Amino acid sequence: MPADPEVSLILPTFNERTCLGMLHERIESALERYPHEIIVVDDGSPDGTAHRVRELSSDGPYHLVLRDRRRGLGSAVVEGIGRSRGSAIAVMDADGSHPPELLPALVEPVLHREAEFVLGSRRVPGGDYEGLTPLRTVTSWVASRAARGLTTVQDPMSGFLTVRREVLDRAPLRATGFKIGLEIITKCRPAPILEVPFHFGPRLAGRSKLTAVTVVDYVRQLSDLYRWRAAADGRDSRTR
Ligand SMILES: Nc1nc2c(ncn2[C@@H]2O[C@H](COP(=O)(O)OP(=O)(O)OP(=O)(O)O)[C@@H](O)[C@H]2O)c(=O)[nH]1
Ligand SMILES: [Mg+2]
Repeated sequence: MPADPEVSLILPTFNERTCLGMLHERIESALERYPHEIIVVDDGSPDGTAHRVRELSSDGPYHLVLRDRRRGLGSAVVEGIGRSRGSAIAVMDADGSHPPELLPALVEPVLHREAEFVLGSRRVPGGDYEGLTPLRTVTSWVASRAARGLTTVQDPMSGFLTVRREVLDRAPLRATGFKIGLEIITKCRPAPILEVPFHFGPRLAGRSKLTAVTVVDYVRQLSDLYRWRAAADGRDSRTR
């Protein structure tokens, strides 16, 4: 049996056939120095994303997790984590907004145990969010402020991250909502957390999957996370 990879890259996809093809070589050259696996969790994309992944697997360590229907970004990431074997688990959007060239900077501190969680951040010096429309920029700012009671990271809305595998054993992830990074930070309390700046560009092709439902889901996810944190703080103070 092949040795476990050091790095598992999870790519959630819904209709990202074109983008995946464009990202393939960039991902491979970013990760070539680490034994790695690439887990694509596709929700039965009508555009043939799964077929593209099967083609790419002749040229890279791809694993396809194919689900029958659209079940949401958070749930896709949690499913990918469940299938992964690496000691560093990286999560990246498959639309090109997240530059694969940043992966070594996200992965190295986790592999060397300098951080338990590394976040690609648009809100620390050197980072930006050119890829967001003005309305999305405001929405993202409001959503980030709303998460202030849960974390001090500057960009809690970012989904570009790497986490050490054992951190995820500290709490079950619920897999609802879009913001898996915020859920991991709130429930599993990784420390230290590093934020690495990156340029958040526009998607390379295809259409955004963000809808009004995503915003409602975020509000629900946020209230669940505040409740979780209050209960955990209560438990901590009783055991002190
Ligand atoms: N498997 C799966 N992947 C999803 C789902 N929804 C979104 N994704 C993927 O999650 C990633 C982020 O989705 P995007 O549509 O880019 O959302 P976003 O980055 O918040 O929005 P934009 O900036 O407008 O692109 C992309 O790789 C999507 O294909 C889903 O329901 N299931
Ligand atoms: Mg995107």
